[in-house]
Amino acid sequence: MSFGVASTAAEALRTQQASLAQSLVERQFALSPQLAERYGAAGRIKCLEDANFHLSFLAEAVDLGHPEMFADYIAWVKVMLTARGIPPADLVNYLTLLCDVLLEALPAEAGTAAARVVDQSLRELPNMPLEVASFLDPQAPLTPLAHEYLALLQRGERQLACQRILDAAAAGSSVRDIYLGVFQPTQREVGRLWQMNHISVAQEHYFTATTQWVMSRLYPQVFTEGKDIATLVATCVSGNLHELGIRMLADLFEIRGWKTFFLGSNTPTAAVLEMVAQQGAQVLAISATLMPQVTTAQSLIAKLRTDRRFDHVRVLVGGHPFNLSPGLWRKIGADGHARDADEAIELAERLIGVDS
Ligand code: B12
Repeated sequence: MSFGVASTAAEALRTQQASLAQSLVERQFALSPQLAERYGAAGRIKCLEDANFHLSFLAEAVDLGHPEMFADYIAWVKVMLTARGIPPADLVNYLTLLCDVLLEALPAEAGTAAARVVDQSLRELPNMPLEVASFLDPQAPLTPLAHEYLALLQRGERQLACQRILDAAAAGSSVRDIYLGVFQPTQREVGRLWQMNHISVAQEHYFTATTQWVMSRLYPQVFTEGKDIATLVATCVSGNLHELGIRMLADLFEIRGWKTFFLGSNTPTAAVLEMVAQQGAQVLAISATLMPQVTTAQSLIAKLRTDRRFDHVRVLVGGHPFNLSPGLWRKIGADGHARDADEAIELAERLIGVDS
C-alpha cells in the first residue's frame, strides 16, 4: 500500500467513522434479529460504541502502515468475546461485514486499502489463541511475592498486601526490583484477568489504586539528594489514562540521579511542551498504551520538532504499540524506544552522551 493511499484511507476512516459504525451496526442487527430481542436499545448503543472503537484502531493501523497492529487488536477482541460466551465464528462474520461496509462506503482505493488490513486479521484469526497466558513468570525471583500480593488483593486484604511489599523493601528488595518484578507483572495480570472475565472493572480499579498507594509509600527511597545527571519530563499523551508504567519509569530515572518531572495521565500537547521548555529538559519520555494514541504521540513530536527551543531534546516513546511493532518509534519521529524503565535509562543516557 503506498503512503498516499494509506493516509487517504485513514483520513476517510476517521472522517466517516460515525456513519461507518452506524452502517455496521444496522447490518449486524438486520442479519441477527435476535440481537435486538436479547439486548434491546442499550445493546445497540453498546455495539455502536464498540464499532467506533474498532474503527479507531483500524484507522491507526492503516495510517501507520502496520497491519499487525490491527491483528493484535483483533486477537485481544477474540479473547474478550470468547470469555463472554461469544464464539469466534461471530467475530469472523462481523469482520466480513466490516469489509463489505468499507468497500461500499469508502472511496474505491481507500476502501480496498482498509479492507485489506481487516482481511489480513481475518486470515490470522483461526490461529489466534482463545486465552492469554499468565504474566507471572515462574522463573523470576520476585514471582512468589507477586502471587502473594495479588492473592491478598483478591481477598480484599489491602493492608496486608501493602505490608508484604514494605517488608520486602525493608529486607533489601530495591524499588526497581519491586516495580519491575512485582507491580509490572501483577498489573498486566490484572488486565488479563479482566480481559478473561475473571475479575470486574471495579476490582481492577481497586488493585491499581492499591499499587499506586504502595508506590507512594516507597517514595523515601525514590527521592534522594543529588539530581544532576540530566532533566527528564515524563508523560502520557493526551487521551492516555494509563499512568503507572510511565510513573515507574520516571521514578527509576529519579533514583538513578536524574531530575524528573512526571506529568501523569492525559496531558495536553501544549502543556507538555511548555513544561519541557520551562524545565530545560534534555529528554522527553512519552507513553502511549492504546493504538489510537500513537498518532497523538506523533503529532506531539512533530510540534516539538518545529520549535528551535527543543533542538537539543531527545524523545523516547514507549508502551504496548511500540513494544509490538519494532520500528514504529522511528516512523513517528522519536529518537528511540525502550521496552521498560531499565532499557530506557541506558538509552536516554546514550542519546544525550552521559558516561555511565
Ligand atoms: C490499570 C489499567 C487501566 C486503568 C489505568 C489507571 C492508571 N491510573 O494508570 C484505567 C481504568 C484508567 C484503564 C482504562 C482503559 N483501559 Co486499561 N489497563 C490497565 C492495566 C490493567 C494495567 C496498566 C498498567 O499499569 N500496566 C503496568 C505497566 C508497568 O506496564 P506498561 O504500561 O506497559 O509500562 C511499561 C513499559 O511499557 C514501558 N513504558 C511505558 N510507557 C513508556 C514510555 C517510554 C518513553 C518508555 C521508554 C517506556 C515506556 O515501561 C513501563 C515500565 O517498565 C492494563 C493491562 C496491561 N497489560 O498493562 C489494561 C489495558 C492496557 N487496558 C485496556 C483497555 C481496553 C482499557 C480501556 C479502553 C477500557 C475501557 N473500555 O474503558 C480504557 C482506555 C483508557 C484510555 N483512554 O487510555 C487493555 C488494552 C487492550 C488493547 N488491545 O489495547 C489492557 C491491555 C487490558 C486488557 N488486557 O484487556 N486501564
